[in-house]
Amino acid sequence: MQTRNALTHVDPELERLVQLEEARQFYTAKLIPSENYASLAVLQASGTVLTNKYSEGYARKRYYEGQQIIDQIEELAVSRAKAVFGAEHANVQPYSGSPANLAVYCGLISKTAENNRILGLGLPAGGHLTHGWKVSVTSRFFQAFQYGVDPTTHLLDYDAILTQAREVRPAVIVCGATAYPRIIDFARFAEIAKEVGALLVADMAHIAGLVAGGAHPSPVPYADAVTTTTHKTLRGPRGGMILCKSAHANVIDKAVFPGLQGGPHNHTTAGIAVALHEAASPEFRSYAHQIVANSRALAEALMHEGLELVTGGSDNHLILFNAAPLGATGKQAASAMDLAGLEANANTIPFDPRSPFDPSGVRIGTPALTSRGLKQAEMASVGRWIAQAIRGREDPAVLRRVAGEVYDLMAAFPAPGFEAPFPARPALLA
Ligand code: DSN
Repeated sequence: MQTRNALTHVDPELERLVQLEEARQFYTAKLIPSENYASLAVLQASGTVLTNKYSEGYARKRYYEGQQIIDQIEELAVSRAKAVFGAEHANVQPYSGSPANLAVYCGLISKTAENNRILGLGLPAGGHLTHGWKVSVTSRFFQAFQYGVDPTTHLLDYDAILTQAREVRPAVIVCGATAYPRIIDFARFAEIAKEVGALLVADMAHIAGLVAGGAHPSPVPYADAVTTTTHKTLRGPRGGMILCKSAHANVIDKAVFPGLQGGPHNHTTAGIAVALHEAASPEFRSYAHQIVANSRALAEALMHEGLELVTGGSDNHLILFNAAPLGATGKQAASAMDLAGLEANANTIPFDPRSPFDPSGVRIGTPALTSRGLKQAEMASVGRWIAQAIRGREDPAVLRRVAGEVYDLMAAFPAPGFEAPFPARPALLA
């Protein structure tokens, strides 16, 4: 479809902004661990006339006519999700990860239940807002309690979580994280949940691609329900999914629709189906393992530069470092990196003395760079540039020089989703 051509004619102003963002994405080293590059096939499936159709309900049980093809698309996405993750049931309609989490809590915790307590990982320790953090509606609709990480090792302390779970007696325990650089022991979480009579929800949004590719243990055999976004390590469109045991399928489906959402985004469902097809390939398995190998190599490079890594390393896709040893706050460090073409986000570190808006840490990851084909050798350069950008944050010449080197490397590893002719190289800092 000539979508770009149409945009040029209809809305050149918007077209120009898209082109600028394309150039930015193409030449920047995308280090935000929750971002990635979707393939051209995923982008094409997501940009189709499927956006024109309303489909409230589920396949074969819709409220609108004309679902002959949409039903097949949703069924394809559902069957691929079940196959890739070995799940008993899949719902591919959540608009993203936050609605997926809310739907799961609503589905698993009956509105008449006396026990509506959820126990999740606190935001400063690496949990997500929707794991019951105080500013999230998940802590208004449910009585939310939070566990943390060990004060010394910054690792999950499963004995401490068990002790807290015995005190709280939650209806639901939530495991999973947005800023935890180590393997999560889902089997252990299942034991804890069983011991206190709770249901287990695993949010695998960050690691779904690693799970699909066998580079991180799967929560699916252990959790009553597993939620995920589809656009992080899984490399699909922006969307969400819920995988669950058959016993919970009905309440969870009803919580998604009609409980929380209206019509599913069918163009996104199509993109998810394509991403799951790609995730089932042998190449994706190699990709998932390379993400971890790259993360370990980048962690080594950063430690070599004197940076202090939370937990002292990484065994997934993500690294969290304290910028203080380089004399910077997290925000100063991330801003300097951004000027040098290294895109990251400032992030709290466990027991952070600073505010969440300008915390001590920076969160980076390797999923997107690995999608471009970078390997361990390039990670050594990236680690060096990160340190140089933070150290040289007051010196435009340093930032300009690093950005130039980053752009050169990115030009040599074209991003998926981009076709030649590639975007023109953006200007460096003045
Ligand atoms: N915003 C996501 C992240 O960056 O981790 C979580 O939803």
